[in-house]
Formats: sequence, C-alpha cells, structure tokens
Amino acid sequence: MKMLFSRRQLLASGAAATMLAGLPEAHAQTSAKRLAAGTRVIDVNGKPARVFHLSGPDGKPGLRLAPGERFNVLLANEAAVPTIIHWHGQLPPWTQDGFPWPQTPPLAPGATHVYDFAPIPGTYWMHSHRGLQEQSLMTAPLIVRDVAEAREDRQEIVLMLHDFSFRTPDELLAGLTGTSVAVAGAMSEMMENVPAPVPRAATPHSAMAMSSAMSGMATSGSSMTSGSSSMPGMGSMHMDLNDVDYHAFLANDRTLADPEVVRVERAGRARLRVINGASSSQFWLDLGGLTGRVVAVDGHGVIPVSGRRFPIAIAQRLDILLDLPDAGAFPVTAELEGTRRRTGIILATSGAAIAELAGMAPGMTQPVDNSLEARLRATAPLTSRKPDVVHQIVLSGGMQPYAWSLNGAFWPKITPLVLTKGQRVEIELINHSTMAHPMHLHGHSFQVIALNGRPVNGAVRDTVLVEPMPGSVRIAFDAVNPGRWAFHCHNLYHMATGMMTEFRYDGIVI
Ligand SMILES: [Cu+2]
Repeated sequence: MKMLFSRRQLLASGAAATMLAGLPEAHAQTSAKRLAAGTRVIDVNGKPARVFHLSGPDGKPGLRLAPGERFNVLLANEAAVPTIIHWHGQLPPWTQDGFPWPQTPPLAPGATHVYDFAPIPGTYWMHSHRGLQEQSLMTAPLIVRDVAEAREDRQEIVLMLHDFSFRTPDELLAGLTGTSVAVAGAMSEMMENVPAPVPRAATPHSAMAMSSAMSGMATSGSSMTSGSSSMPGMGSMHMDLNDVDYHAFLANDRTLADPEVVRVERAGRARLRVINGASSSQFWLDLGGLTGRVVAVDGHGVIPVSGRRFPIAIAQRLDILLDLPDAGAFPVTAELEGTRRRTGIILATSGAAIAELAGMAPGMTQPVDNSLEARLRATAPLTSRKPDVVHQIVLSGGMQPYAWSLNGAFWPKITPLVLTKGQRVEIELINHSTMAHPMHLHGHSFQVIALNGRPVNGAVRDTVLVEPMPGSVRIAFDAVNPGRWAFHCHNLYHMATGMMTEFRYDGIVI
C-alpha cells in the first residue's frame, strides 16, 4: 500500500518525467534494453511443459516502455533454433518489423540484433514470426505507456491469453491437414519462402496453383480434430470454430486450477490490458460482477464503451478501465467461443476470501463477433478523404482440405498488392468461408470504415475480425510507411496453410 502511494505521488508530481528518467526503464535512452528469447518449463495443470519465453531486463515477460522512451532493444536469441520477433501493431521501418523477408532473416541461435525506433503508445505485444513458434509461447506483452496514462493514477494489470497443447505445433498442423509431422514442419516454414521479387500482372481473383506441399495435402483426405465444433448460424448457415482441440487455456501462463491472483486496493482503480496472444482461439472476456469501460483497442483510443462482456479476436487487445467496489475478490475470465471452457485471473483486495473457480463457464458462449466493433468510434479517426486506390480481398478456404487463401492465392505463391507512398488506401475484405478471420496488417494502423456493408466511423486498430460468409469489413489507411508488409489471417494455422499476402510500396528495391 505504501509503495503504491509513493508511486502515485511520483506520477502525479510535476517532477514525474525527471524522476522517471532516473528509473531503470528509461535507462535505454542511451543503451539498448536486452530482450532474451529462450526456453523455460511451465506447469500446466500439474504437468511440466517446455515452452519458449521472451524476457526483458527485469526477467519479466516482454517489455514495458516509459512515456517517450524509444524502442531501443537488443534481441538475444538464447534458444537452440532460429527465431525472429515481430512487434505486433508497432510502426517501425519495414526492415525492423520482425518478419522473415530475405533482407531480414531470422536470428541464428546465439545471435543478437538491435532494433531502434520510436514506438506508438498503448497495449501491444510481440511474437515469433518463424514457423509455428508462436504456438509454443514465443509471445509476450509490449506495453508502451504514455504521459496521460501515467497521470491517470490507475494500477496496470496485464492479462495475456494463450491456447496450449502438449502436442507439438507440427503435430497440431499435421492433424489439421492430414499430413505427416515432417510435411507439416516443412509447410510451416513456407512462410520464409517469400514472393517473387518483381510483381507480375495482377490477377486478383484467379485461383493460383497450390504449392506441391499443398497439392499433396489436398488429396490426403484430411480429418478434422475432435476439438472442431460447429455452431448454427443464421438460417442454414454453418459456422466453424476452434480448429484445434487444446489441452488448456492460459491466462498469464496459468490455468484456473491455479490462477494468478492480482492484489488490488479497496475501491481501487485499474487499467486492464487484455492481450489475446492465442494462436487460434477467440474469447469472450467476462468481468464477472464488474462493469468496465473499453477505452482503447489494439492500443488506439476509442470513445469509452461500458459493459461486462467483450469479444476479443486473435491478436487483438482491449484496454478496460475498472473502478472496483470496495473490497473483495473479482474474477476476470476469458471464455473460449462456442464452448464452456475458460481461463482467467482473480483481482483481490488484501484478506479477501478467494473462491475456487470452475474451469467451465456456466453456459455455452456465443461465437466471437463484431458486436463490440460496431459500437467503437476512434478518438483520433483518419481525416476524411476519398481513396486513391481500393483493393478487394476475398477470404476463402475450408476444413477439408485444410487450406486458406486470399484472393484464391496461397502464400508464398501470391502477387503483391502495390501501394504508392501518400495514397489513401481502402481494403474491402469479403469472407467467402464459414469461419471468421482476424486479419492483421503489418506496419500500419487502419480505421474500420464499414462492417457488413454498413458504413461506420470505427476504431483505429491493427487487427480486425471478418465475420463468416457473408461477412465483410472495409478498412482505410494512409500509405505512409514504405516497405514490404505482410497482411495475413492471425489464426496461425490459417496463415501456415496459405492465408497471407504482401503489400509492397512501389520503388522498394528488393
Ligand atoms: Cu483465418
């Protein structure tokens, strides 16, 4: 309590900036912060599991940057395998984005690499973009504080969600695609076989030939895993959810059998930073008896939206302000869509009785959808402007064979979409499949400007869910960050089987 009070006094004081400069966090102004990528063993429901970790100088997961601090980071690969880490949602120069382009290959074991750019404030995260390492928890929070947040006198609580299996990621992909583990392993590394150096004539709607690995897969008679579930949709529509049958869902690396208990003050005020770092699972965040206010999505401010349950698609983040009522224990859970399975943490004041939470929610959750998205309005929307270019991207694919594509093309056999610096770009995403897809654009923040054909002055963000057929989303952004940029579904197994393309600025020398 005393320590918290001191912190608040510090942050409220006019000398905050000066004092913060003296703290270890701000030390990186002159020398890079060390971020180690390695392996560790965690306990999952009583069984040990070897997973990756990304740890900052304080030994904690990920990085927390002070207001105004540069992202000046020395990434050290202490794992036995090559890796490359993507700073999800940040807007660095493309050569620092952490994507395995030929110009920016993965780091060999033992290698280091320095990154240095001005970060944008908010709740971000980092994850491997190499093979399927993300599934093995090569993921961590990336929190960039801003001055206004520092002044708001709220306890910061980070809640990072994961899906977990004791099977290897290659085994999971082999199960989905009906291939051998060896073929699945080779398939997952296709992400490094990047597109041809020169854009060919655009053929946006023609189906392109699948790679040899994909062709083999298509005839192998893939079987869905037992975890696959279907939800009845509108009318006769069929909807697929949860490709993978996971062993557990983690909240800050723990399950509800032994959840993290976060100490909070009586009648305390908190900023809950929720990060969906799962590889292929979407959740409804449930605040139990509390009402929260969503004030930012994917790090970008929105006009506050109050509620007790919020959907969070893969890779998305929610900043939720909580004002706690007096004393007690307050579970914050995340329920897997279309099931009763859940994970979570417990906020508790000192001495509060903490009841055990069942691993199953009382009722079946709905599929994650854009009901929240439709209510969001950016606090800093794009300027009003007609688009210079509109690209249409059709999302397709299915479970049998298990393969997913953009405009009929499977990564890396894609044709890059070409952008010119200075353009206002609009992208119309049209879902022709029975699954929802969380689509992520690297290196740019975009605004959601239409949902299912209805114009909105929506959120600015980096990952947007496109609901199942006939779902559509229109986004807009300004082409202000020249380079090569990946655009992909953030369901790891959809990306690994082809659902990725490239936005390439003209004039970029490959
Ligand atoms: Cu997808």
